[in-house]
Amino acid sequence: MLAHGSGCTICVMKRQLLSGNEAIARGAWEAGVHVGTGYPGTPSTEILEALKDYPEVYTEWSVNEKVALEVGIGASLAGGRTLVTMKHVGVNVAADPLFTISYIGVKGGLVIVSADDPAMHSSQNEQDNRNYAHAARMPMLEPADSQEARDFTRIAFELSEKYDVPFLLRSTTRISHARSIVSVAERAAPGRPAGFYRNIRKFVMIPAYARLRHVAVEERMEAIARDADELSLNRIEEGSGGIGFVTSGVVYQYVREAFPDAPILKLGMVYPLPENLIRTFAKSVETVVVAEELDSFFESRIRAMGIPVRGKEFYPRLGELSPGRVRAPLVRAGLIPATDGGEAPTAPAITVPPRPPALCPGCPHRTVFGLLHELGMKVTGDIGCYTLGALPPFSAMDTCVDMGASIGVAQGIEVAEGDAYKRDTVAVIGDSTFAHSGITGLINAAYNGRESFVIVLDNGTTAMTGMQPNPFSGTRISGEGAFALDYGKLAEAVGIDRERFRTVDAYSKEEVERAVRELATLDKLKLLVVKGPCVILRRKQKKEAS
Ligand SMILES: Cc1ncc(C[n+]2csc(CCOP(=O)(O)OP(=O)(O)O)c2C)c(N)n1
Repeated sequence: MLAHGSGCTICVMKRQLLSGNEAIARGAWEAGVHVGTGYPGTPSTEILEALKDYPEVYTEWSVNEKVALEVGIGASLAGGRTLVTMKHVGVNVAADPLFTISYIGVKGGLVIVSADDPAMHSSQNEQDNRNYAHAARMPMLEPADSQEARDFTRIAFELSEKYDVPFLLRSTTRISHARSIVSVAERAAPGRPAGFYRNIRKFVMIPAYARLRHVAVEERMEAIARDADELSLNRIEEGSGGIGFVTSGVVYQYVREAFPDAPILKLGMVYPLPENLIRTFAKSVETVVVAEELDSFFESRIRAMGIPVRGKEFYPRLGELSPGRVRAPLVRAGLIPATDGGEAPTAPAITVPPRPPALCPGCPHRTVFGLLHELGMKVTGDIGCYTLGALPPFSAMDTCVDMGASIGVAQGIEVAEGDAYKRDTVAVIGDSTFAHSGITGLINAAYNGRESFVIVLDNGTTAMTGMQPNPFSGTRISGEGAFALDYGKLAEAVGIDRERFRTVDAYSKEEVERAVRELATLDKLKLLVVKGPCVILRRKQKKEAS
């Protein structure tokens, strides 16, 4: 583990090669961040993993994104500068506190990172979280490389305190994971957080006070929108040619590469938009083209300002853009001569044989899925490495919706099938996912008298996102030992009797088979924990020990 700080050889270097995620951590540390919380999820995970190695910062993997934000809110209200990190779907989980902290505001700067995943490299959907900025009335910054990731994070803390509002920082997979050179600085002397002081009318959102705060929220957003025209994060890059591009984030890099001489309005603050700056830019070019991935976020808003603009007629709402994908549609539409600016950059002509993902050889999840395949059970699944149980050769998962959904979906099947229900449905969920949002589903099953059969696949880690510890692992992000949640006591607490709660060894096919066959025939709620360490984790631990 790196021990950053004074004396650290990396920290004294003024220029470092950093991924976007590492640069966000660096920017937060330089800004004097006191607290960093989050829940792992690609492409956001490495932010907190990098931040934990800096001194003078408390970091934690929280049990889920909602709790991560709530811990962050408490830290901010006690005066601490706070960073909260999650992937785009994590913001859905955290949406409840997100919308109300917008009303409450901050004490210490609060920056919430939403790492979006256009093209779904590692996600179950491809939602565009710029929409959250509008919906929650929260400003959002979007960096276009690692330097900006560091700079914007620092600025976001300052602006958060200036405007009394949490700032959203959006990255996408290419920004989070690409590395580039970053000029860095020392940590600001943040001092100790001032501590929590009562302010009931501002912090307690009962309707009477929330109505007042909503007025303040709208006034604040108007003020930020006015100031956005002057904000250096939004800039016009002058150029030649009739087409001017409005863009942000990684797409800015694509546009710049495809059209080296074009005028560009590069938006660093993607919400609220700088209306006067956009008008000035639109007047300076013949045609405004918005280049943005996923939703028509800028385009719709700019059109609503009464400014003629083009964009989605050329660019898809799905997946990622690239320099070639930014340029080719404009050539096809005749807006750009094919010869202008040279050939469009194309992807290298390499054909890679398709390699469908599969559970690792020796993975402890294999036994259960082999068995469920044999038994032909209906399997409501969840999200983790084990989702690969849906693919051949197992083909043993029938639903996968969101983290924690397996247990609720199984209950829905049971109630809809009614008298015809044959106890042939099983909910399969990993340990981290069970702690994240499966336990509430289990309580629901107990409370509503369901016969659900729940299998927890406990491989001792959060494998899918790179081996982060979780509340069942017995360690924390720092590596120190921690309280480990006890399945047996949990089962007892929700009224599952001894016959209906079992723990078996994932690597013993006989044990697993006996338990699954026996439990599947029983009435009432059943919980089976299949325990076996992740093979990759075991290998890693062996390596570290030798
Ligand atoms: C709301 C949300 N947060 C985070 C993620 C990223 N993610 C996918 S699966 C997973 C947890 C996997 O751990 P576990 O359930 O223990 O299964 P394993 O991969 O170890 O088999 C995470 C954090 C997500 N998909 N959705």
